[in-house]
Amino acid sequence: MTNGIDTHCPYCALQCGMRLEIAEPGSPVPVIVRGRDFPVNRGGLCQKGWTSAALLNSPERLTTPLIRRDGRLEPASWEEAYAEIVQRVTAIKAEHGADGLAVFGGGGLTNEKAYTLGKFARVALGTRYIDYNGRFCMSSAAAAGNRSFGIDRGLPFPVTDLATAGVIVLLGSNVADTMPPFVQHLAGARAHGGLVVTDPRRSATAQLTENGGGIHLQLLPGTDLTLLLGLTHLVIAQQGVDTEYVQARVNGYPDVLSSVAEWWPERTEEHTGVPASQLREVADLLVRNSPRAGGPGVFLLTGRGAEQHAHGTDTVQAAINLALLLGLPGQRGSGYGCLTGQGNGQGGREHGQKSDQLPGYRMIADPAARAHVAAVWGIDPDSLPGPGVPAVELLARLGTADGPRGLFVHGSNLVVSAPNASVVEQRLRSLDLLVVCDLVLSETARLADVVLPITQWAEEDGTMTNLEGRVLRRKRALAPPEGVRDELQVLTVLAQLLDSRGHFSADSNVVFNELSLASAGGKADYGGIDHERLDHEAIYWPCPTPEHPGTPRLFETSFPTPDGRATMWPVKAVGVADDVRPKAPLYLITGRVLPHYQSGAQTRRVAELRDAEDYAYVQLHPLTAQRLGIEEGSYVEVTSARGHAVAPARLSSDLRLDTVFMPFHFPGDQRANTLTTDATDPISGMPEYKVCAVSVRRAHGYPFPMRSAG
Ligand SMILES: Nc1nc2c(c(=O)[nH]1)N[C@H]1C(S)=C(S)[C@@H](COP(=O)(O)OP(=O)(O)OC[C@H]3O[C@@H](n4cnc5c(=O)[nH]c(N)nc54)[C@H](O)[C@@H]3O)O[C@H]1N2
Ligand SMILES: Nc1nc2c(c(=O)[nH]1)N[C@H]1C(S)=C(S)[C@@H](COP(=O)(O)OP(=O)(O)OC[C@H]3O[C@@H](n4cnc5c(=O)[nH]c(N)nc54)[C@H](O)[C@@H]3O)O[C@H]1N2
Ligand code: SF4
Ligand SMILES: [Mo]
Repeated sequence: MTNGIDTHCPYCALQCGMRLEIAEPGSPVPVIVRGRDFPVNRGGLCQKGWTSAALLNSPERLTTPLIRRDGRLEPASWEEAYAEIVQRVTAIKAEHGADGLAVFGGGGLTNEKAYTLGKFARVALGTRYIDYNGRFCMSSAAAAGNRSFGIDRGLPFPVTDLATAGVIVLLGSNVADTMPPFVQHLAGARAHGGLVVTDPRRSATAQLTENGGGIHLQLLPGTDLTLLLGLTHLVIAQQGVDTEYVQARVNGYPDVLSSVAEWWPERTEEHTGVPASQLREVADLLVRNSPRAGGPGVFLLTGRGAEQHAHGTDTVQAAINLALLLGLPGQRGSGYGCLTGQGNGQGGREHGQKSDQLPGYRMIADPAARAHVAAVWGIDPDSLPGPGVPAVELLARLGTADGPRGLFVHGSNLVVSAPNASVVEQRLRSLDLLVVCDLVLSETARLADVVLPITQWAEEDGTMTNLEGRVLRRKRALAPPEGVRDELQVLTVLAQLLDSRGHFSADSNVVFNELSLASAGGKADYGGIDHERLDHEAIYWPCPTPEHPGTPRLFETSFPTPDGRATMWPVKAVGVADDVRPKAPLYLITGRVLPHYQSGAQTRRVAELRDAEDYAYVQLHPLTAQRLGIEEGSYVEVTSARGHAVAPARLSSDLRLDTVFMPFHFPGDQRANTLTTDATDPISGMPEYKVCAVSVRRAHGYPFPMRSAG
């Protein structure tokens, strides 16, 4: 191969275009990664993308199955590993029925794997218990999108549309660290002074608003919903409502109108900490730049900072209400969108990993959906299980008297990333069977009874759907090391050994064609897409027929709802689930740092990324630190009602005085998720990762002076 292979990054939902060239013999990495000109990144990559090849030949990579014997994980053959799983699955099924088993998937899996995993759970295992880590990530935005627009596609427009906007509001998103090449799409709004960022922290993205770029609203954690109600109040007061648009395209306006009456600016300031003058400034920007005023356009975008709350769905709803009132969705150069997170966070939620869904975004409780999918799968619709339960509830049921006794984990490192993680760890330990399929011995894999080593992105074929709803080809550039197997093959062999009904295939092309049939006619319609088309062009779904060009922009003429109109829903401001009190007087907020991805299972194993950031830290304001007797670098203990974590202090005036920040990428004592609450959103099931109440003090028994955290 001389010119290399065009593919996409293994990590986040931006899915930057890459070109992989086979390296010279003796090179430290098997492929050379080059940035490729694809619209989302235009050749740029972040540090994680540039270093993504390092894990392909890392000594930390798993190359043989492991089975727990006498308490220890020991190397085994594939035949032994499969036999162990089949024997134990059969025993659990005999004693507890099919719902004695459960599956936990991931938003990093290709569409083909996500689809096969959902089918494996419902058909081969026969269980209703399947859910995935997208519940931690996308579920609140998905729920609000479905209820207002009748569809859930993170961005209903290409990211390149952002270029012409006068105003872009980023609600709780830190793209400068989480999707660095995305920052180029903010240039136009920054040049207009129109970038607005809500974040309790002066994040790298909040800093982009400085020097005339826009406005940083440094709100109290958990108050985005209130802030949005206050902005809606002001837009209405300033006659900014696009009444023509609302009359023609939107239901529910009168209820929203009355629901925001009480949120005048000074009251909003009292609840959010954002000065009324700033609120007025932002409302003015929104109104002036809106299409109705003949402005260059406005986008409202939400990230996890606004969504990962026990009222995340209502927060996104408030953003959608504001967008609809300004007349943004469906107008060229304006809109509302959610910035999807994981590599296949979008596709991962469309093909049947969600507890209540079948492929194509069909609902599992809907008889017509069951009949359609059962026909594609060659099974009796009555044999399909009903809806399961969302991730947090599923994890809480593991190993309990009437909960699942066996769990398959494909693409998540729950021990580090699940909320209230000590309890999750206990639940995992209480299982009769834990099977983990992974590339590395993650913290979760360490607890497994059987570990199955699989291929990585550059060694596999398939498709991903990026944050724009654009379906892309992931292409195989090199052969996997001996000993590892393709995950589709693993699921196919297991299904066969379990005497499953239906047909499973290890060929990603065959799987995609079946997925396309299963999704046809559904909301996320991939019916007209196949691998060959994707080899030439990435296609936006819905794409119902081979002749259809795909749909870069949704909502241009109508919304996919029964009456073609979007619906606003009035929402109420609600406090955080675990609020500050004398014993826990500070807010802990959590999030990401540039060099690490998620639970860190992959990026903590890449030397360059580990060198960039090898430890968790607790970021706090110098005045807060002074009051608590904490110095730069001193180890601090952060305690919540659930437990404590320890990490070195980093003093920074980027924080509010009442708030501390921890990244969640680290395990053990440094694990932020020991502290987080598992309170969830009543509609989406998303946990409140972003805020809980803590106390902070100097840690005793840790060395001092400390080495720096970097
Ligand atoms: N480097 C890196 N990039 C990633 C990932 C990664 O792990 N590492 N993961 C990918 C995935 S799966 C996702 S979901 C995305 C996430 O992308 P983002 O949503 O950008 O990331 P987070 O850091 O989780 O949260 C964003 C910001 O929310 C702020 N925040 C905390 N509490 C609140 C609050 O109450 N209100 C508001 N407004 N803000 C708050 C935090 O200070 C943080 O700066 O990133 C993707 N890209
Ligand atoms: N406190 C706090 N906690 C959070 C968040 C937060 O903001 N704050 N964010 C949440 C969010 S948005 C997310 S998305 C989650 C993510 O957290 P996790 O669900 O833990 O996601 P990853 O760390 O990406 O875990 C993926 C695992 O699968 C492996 N893997 C990679 N590719 C594949 C594959 O193709 N197949 C299989 N079988 N395995 C693979 C990796 O090696 C890794 O061990 O974390 C959540 N946790
Ligand atoms: S921004 Fe996301 S997709 Fe792009 S290189 Fe970085 S991790 Fe990869
Ligand atoms: Mo995520």
